[in-house]
Amino acid sequence: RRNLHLLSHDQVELAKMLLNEGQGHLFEHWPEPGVDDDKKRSFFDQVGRLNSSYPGGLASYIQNAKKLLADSKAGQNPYDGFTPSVPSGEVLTFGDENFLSLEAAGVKEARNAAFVLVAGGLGERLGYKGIKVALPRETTTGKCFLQHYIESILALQEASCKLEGECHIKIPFAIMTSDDTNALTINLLESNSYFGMEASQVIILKQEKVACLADNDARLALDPNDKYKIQTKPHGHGDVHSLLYSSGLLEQWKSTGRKWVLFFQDTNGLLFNAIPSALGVSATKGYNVNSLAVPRKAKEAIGGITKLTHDDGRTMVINVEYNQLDPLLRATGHPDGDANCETGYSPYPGNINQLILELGPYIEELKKTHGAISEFVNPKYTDSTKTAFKSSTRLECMMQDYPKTLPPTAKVGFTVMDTWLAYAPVKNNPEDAAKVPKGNPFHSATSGEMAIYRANSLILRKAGAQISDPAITTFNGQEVEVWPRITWSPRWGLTFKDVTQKVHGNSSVSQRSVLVINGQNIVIDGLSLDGALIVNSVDEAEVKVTGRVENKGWTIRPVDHKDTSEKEETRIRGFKFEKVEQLEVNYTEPGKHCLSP
Ligand code: GDU
Repeated sequence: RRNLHLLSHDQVELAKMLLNEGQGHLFEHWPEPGVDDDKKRSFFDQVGRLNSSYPGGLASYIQNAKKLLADSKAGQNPYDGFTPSVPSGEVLTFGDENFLSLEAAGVKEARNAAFVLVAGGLGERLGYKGIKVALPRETTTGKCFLQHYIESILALQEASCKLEGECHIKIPFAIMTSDDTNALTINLLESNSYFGMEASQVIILKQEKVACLADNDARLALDPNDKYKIQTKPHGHGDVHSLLYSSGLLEQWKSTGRKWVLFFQDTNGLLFNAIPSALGVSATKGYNVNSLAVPRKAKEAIGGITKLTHDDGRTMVINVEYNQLDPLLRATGHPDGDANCETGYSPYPGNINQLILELGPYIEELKKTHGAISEFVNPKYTDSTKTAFKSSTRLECMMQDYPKTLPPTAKVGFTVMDTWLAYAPVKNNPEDAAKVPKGNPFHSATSGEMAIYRANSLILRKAGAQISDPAITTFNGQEVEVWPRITWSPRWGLTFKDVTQKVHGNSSVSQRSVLVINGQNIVIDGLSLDGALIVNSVDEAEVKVTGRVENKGWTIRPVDHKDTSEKEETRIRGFKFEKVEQLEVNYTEPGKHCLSP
């Protein structure tokens, strides 16, 4: 009270609010005016930020926390009253006629899309020091995830615009960062000229952390190192909805004719294989919400898409997070819990957190909720009395919980694709990956890279090329399939149809080969490759690659993840390439060319 005169009018209101909410401990230790006055003001600057970045303000945050903490203490199950069942959705088969026509519909719609990448997480499980989007998607070309995402969006933009004849639409790309990732993300973009995207197309939205909670009364925790600061932690990827809403971006997108918002995560190098067809599903089915899913192995660390029917008749199709699916099933008459069925997979499709929302209904919903997403709390109690926490906790939220507030009339669907085609995240460090139960995916840097080569090899096989079977090798304690290291730029093979139009004749690639296709108009026609071949070309060049290419190629050398003489990016994948011999050709002149060694 003696310090009140130091504060602005708004700050005095915040102080009153805190006292009303039982937060007097935050300043009861404050000394007389004249001591630490600047720190006291900066304390309230932080309170102001925490207040304005949370829908409904800090008072709502504290009230929500009190309720959720009481529920958690009482052992209340958030799914009480709900019975789970297996939902039905679109199941796509790569390369069939339906898939091709959905891809075509998706490319057409892409000009009405906006993309949102949630990249505020540090990736603690991976244990990598930098930001995850800067990691190489694969080390044959070394292109990082962010570059691949941007090139894929630009390829979609170009292909979609071409269908219109002349069109100058720029697909917006928003990236949600946090204090942990913001500066590094901006630096990565700026130092690479936005990987070819116009700087104005990229929008950075930084999420704020939320206040930590010290006890069951939701008393906010002070930073252990600074008594004039509230301790904060990340609130989760669900923040993306309130940020998109409060920034005004959604209204801006609507006014420029956007129709779809596509959300995705930081490290899925296969994702854009699935985007055109999934967007095609949204457009043809008229889905307000479309979640991308893959077959899920029981206990795999991805949520299960589940139909929930309440005792009162309400139903919803929603992600049940991986740590909650097992208890929910056990509590509702499934004694085996989260188990595989006769197919060898969980009957609940795995949510890969790629969401496609129809913008119009999305904005209408956010006008009501302001982007607030159903939250949860996960305190680690000191003992079974649940009276104290081991360390402070906070409320969290997930972007895939958006449909929870939707009315039953909303069209909520999902699209299941093959894992090999659509999902290969990089989340686990080598030690944890090596401990994954046999048959479950590693989700490591090793498996993430190998999955790219596998997918590209299978796509080329489906397009008629002969691609040798993989070798089985162990890196960082993980047994993986090593397919030929085939990669291409997104503009070369955006859709399966594009690939089929560019692969002809009786082409073949041996297991030990490396093939990099970097250019739009490169046709593989009767190539027989046993070694390493890199083809670069400018757009104006039309290149036919044919004949036998044979050289010593690149060898793969295992790297121990504990070998600190190697770069961290290399150590986490457990191998590196030695470029012994290769054929690299660069077509820089317009016109027809033929590579026929
Ligand atoms: N993220 C943020 N802010 C945060 C926390 C995370 O932007 O505060 C971002 C991450 O950078 C990442 C994405 O959110 O891009 C997802 O984070 P994680 O990879 O840590 O997510 P989880 O593995 O915990 O799980 C999520 C979903 C699961 C499943 C899985 C699939 O919650 O249901 O879909 O991704 O990869």
